[in-house]
Amino acid sequence: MVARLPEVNMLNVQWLKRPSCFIALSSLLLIMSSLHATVEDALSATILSWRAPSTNTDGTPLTDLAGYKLYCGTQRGVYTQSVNVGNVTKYTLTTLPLGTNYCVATAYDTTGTESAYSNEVSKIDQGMAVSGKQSGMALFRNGSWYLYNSESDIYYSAQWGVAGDIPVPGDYDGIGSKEMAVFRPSNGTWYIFNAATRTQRAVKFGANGDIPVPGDYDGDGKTDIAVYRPSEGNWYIKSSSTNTNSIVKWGVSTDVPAVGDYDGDGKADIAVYRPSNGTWYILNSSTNSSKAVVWGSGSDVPVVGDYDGDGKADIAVYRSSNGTWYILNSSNNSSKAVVWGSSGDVPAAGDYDGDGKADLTVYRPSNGNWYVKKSSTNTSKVVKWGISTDTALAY
Ligand SMILES: [Ca+2]
Ligand SMILES: [Ca+2]
Ligand SMILES: [Ca+2]
Ligand SMILES: [Ca+2]
Repeated sequence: MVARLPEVNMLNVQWLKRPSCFIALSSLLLIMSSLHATVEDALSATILSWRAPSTNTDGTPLTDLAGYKLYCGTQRGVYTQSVNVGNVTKYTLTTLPLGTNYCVATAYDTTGTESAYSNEVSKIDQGMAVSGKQSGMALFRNGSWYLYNSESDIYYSAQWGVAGDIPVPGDYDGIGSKEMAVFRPSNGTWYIFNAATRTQRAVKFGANGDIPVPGDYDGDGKTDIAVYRPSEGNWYIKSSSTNTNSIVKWGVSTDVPAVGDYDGDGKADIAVYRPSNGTWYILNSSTNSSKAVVWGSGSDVPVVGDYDGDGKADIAVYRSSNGTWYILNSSNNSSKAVVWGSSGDVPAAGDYDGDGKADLTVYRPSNGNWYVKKSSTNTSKVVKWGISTDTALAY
């Protein structure tokens, strides 16, 4: 005698794409307590769906289907949460913990007889961390974030900020992955979303006209809030380890800040690129010594990154007029010029293939394509992700 159990077919999991789901940041502080649930809902929701079974395990028609249960847990095959969802074929879970979650479904009939588990599905929820060691492709669009990891093919979207904000993702809380953050010029405030605890904070630091220059200046593993004030040539840095502020005069009004860890000591180094003479002025954190390097000309865009993978930032510029990257490798002081991009493209270097080396990458607003030159294989990858008005950046 074969047990007559209802069967459950494929269980599918999908990310909830919800581009705009909570109140604008300007009201955050007023309604902090009521906002929490909304934020959690917006950022952790997962939709599970499945097909209704039509037969029992013995092949007879299933005529008394009554509903489904979902079981989830953080280990494969070990389910610590369950919910009776009733007779629906789609359900939104909002209570899964961060990390990787595994879920299965069962069906039950009117007598309460429950099926065996369905296939297992998994979902990785690291808050907004679509990327591990790989960079994700981020778009900032009027306060909405759209994140995509092209290697693992997962995406995430959420609202964090408003139009006019400057996106400044970083690991401000030391959670091991980037967090959504914006700098709002109009009120000189940073709004940071902690993806691990799903809490937010607002820090007033800087003024309208300042250029945000976040980086880990004190080397504690947490991104420090910082701005460069062109009118003064001053850097204002809030140390995450001591919560104290410091001011360093480094640069003139026309300089372009170019933060990076050039000496590889784990601390971000204050640096500027000066268009007027094509010179980089770098203040090494390890020795507090400075150096000036002529590299680039005029309106070249600094594209600091570790292209040779030696743990030190490399001086590099992208020249829009000829779509060429000029890179000075820190490991052996050799240089290279690579054509990658064309006029109108926006450089967005990041380590998209996760090999520890920055990949030459441009975002083309006219067609919403990212063009990545993967350092691991020297092959190119084109990813359509964005629209013309988006601000594109590695995440
Ligand atoms: Ca820090
Ligand atoms: Ca350094
Ligand atoms: Ca390097
Ligand atoms: Ca790479």
